[in-house]
Amino acid sequence: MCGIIAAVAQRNVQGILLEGLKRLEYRGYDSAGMTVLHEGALTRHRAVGKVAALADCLEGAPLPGTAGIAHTRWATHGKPTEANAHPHHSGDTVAVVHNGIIENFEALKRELEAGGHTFTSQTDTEVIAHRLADVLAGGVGLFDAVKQTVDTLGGAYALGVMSPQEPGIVVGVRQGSPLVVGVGIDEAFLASDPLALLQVTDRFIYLEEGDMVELGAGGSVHIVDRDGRAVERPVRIFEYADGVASKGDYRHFMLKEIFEQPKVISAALEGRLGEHSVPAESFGPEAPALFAQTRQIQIIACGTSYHAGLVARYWLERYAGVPVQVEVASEFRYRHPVVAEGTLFVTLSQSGETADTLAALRFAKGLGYVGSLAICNVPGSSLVRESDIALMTHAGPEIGVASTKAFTTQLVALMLLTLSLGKCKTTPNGEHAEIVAALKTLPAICRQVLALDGEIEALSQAFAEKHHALFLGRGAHFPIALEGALKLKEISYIHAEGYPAGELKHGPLALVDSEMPVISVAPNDDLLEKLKSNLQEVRARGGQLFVFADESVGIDDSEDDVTVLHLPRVHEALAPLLYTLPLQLLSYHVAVLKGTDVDQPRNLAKSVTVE
Ligand code: HGA
Repeated sequence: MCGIIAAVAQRNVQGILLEGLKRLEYRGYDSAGMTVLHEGALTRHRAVGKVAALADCLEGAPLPGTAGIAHTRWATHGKPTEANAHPHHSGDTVAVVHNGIIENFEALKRELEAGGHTFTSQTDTEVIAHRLADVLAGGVGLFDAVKQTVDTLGGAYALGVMSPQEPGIVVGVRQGSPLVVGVGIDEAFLASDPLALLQVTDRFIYLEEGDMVELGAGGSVHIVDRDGRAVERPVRIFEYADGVASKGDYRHFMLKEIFEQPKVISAALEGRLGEHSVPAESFGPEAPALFAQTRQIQIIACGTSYHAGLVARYWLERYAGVPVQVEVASEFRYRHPVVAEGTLFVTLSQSGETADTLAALRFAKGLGYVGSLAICNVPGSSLVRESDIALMTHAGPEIGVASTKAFTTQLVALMLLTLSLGKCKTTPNGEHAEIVAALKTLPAICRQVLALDGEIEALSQAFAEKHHALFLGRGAHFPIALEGALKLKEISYIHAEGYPAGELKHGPLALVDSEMPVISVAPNDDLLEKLKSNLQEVRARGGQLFVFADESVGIDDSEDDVTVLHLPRVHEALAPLLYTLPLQLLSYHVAVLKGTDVDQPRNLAKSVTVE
């Protein structure tokens, strides 16, 4: 959600800022802009649409300079127009880029208008620029002016600020939205995500909530905490090599990320499996004590991560005997939850910056949970830093907005949690050992499923003209049906619903006719016979069935109304992981056929850092 980048260097920063915006584009892509200080004045370009539109402007009229700020937007306040694009200026005095929402902007705007300011945008952000200009006019330095200004702001923000009154410095502040400092040689940077800066550095400082930073001449970095005390924050080396943000030979990031799954599932398992069990220490040295106290689990997540949490409920209850509740973060954080003794609070987030999930974690503190575990893909993210323990999913950067490998590696992490907790609760039984053995073979089986890509692509033809689709599953595959439906809507804009197959006759069956494709996953589990009856109900109403089924499942596909694609055998416990893959590929190919923007679907953005 909105990407910020800023640079102070001894070389021209336009190219660095532009490349950074391209790498941040997954966060927002309705407009982009850049301000550079050139010969003592703020010079700016803004363009509606993708970063490429801004690049075209810059080609015609470059913005040379050694200090600058830039932004790619995902609008929350005001349409995606050039006037609403960031950076926002107040006259010639100050320029601001912002990720977040200023909740009290209406009151501030009235005050500023009464004081003589004219607003040129509908954004909440513009109040920050004018407020800063007023403080600067009183003779206050830029750093202190930012401090005084943010003290009046309510809501969430990460900001990058510059002013010709103090050329050569950029001030950043973080409150509720992510911001990292990139440490270079004689140069320094700010960005919403380290990925944007891997082109220039692999050394990062992850700012804490309330931190303010000044980047200055010669790469100086000065940080103060929310109480105004100067602080040293550790410099961390980013663990991924550059090049991760490229599509390679793939047409889209999403396809690349789908095909990376065998590799990243191996990475998520690496060093965490014992011979027949999963040691609690895989979750860190504090985990054994925490797990020993855990009697139940509350899982909190949003979107695709929420679906991973729903799968985990089936696993944790069946294989670890632990009661589980799963809830979306945006609901949980405004409830008045009653916390049962010994409840572990588990959050799931790809980025670790998902605003609602992070707020839910903060809200949960003090409610009596026994501890918190974050399952996350980004080391050093807010969620990881603020949780008692964390397990990294090791999926590597995920650029496609529709989550794929982040989901399956979350599932791996949740299965590790299941087996680890199950070990603490019961004597490890034969079933646990079987699942551990099956996990070791999972990457190879995933490769076999991905080899079905051509067949799935052929299948996708049947969906290109459709307006609706139903996804069905039972048990732990009901959340997989939900995830399949979400993927299809996200990237192909086909309206899709996921249902537990047993619910069909309680309503959705009314929608089934020859125009309604019904997609089902049918692994060979104890609910198979029940699922088969549900599928007969669809056929009896003239529905078109597409079934991803275990090779041993006898579903009659001799008639035209049923297409069955067989998947290799996998341990029943791991089937939800495996059956996710064909649904990802199906959505991908349908979207390609429909000609949608697969990696950056309309209205969406990755890393949802606003509420
Ligand atoms: N509220 C600002 C910034 C939006 C944002 O951070 N989105 O993730 C705007 O609408 O421009």
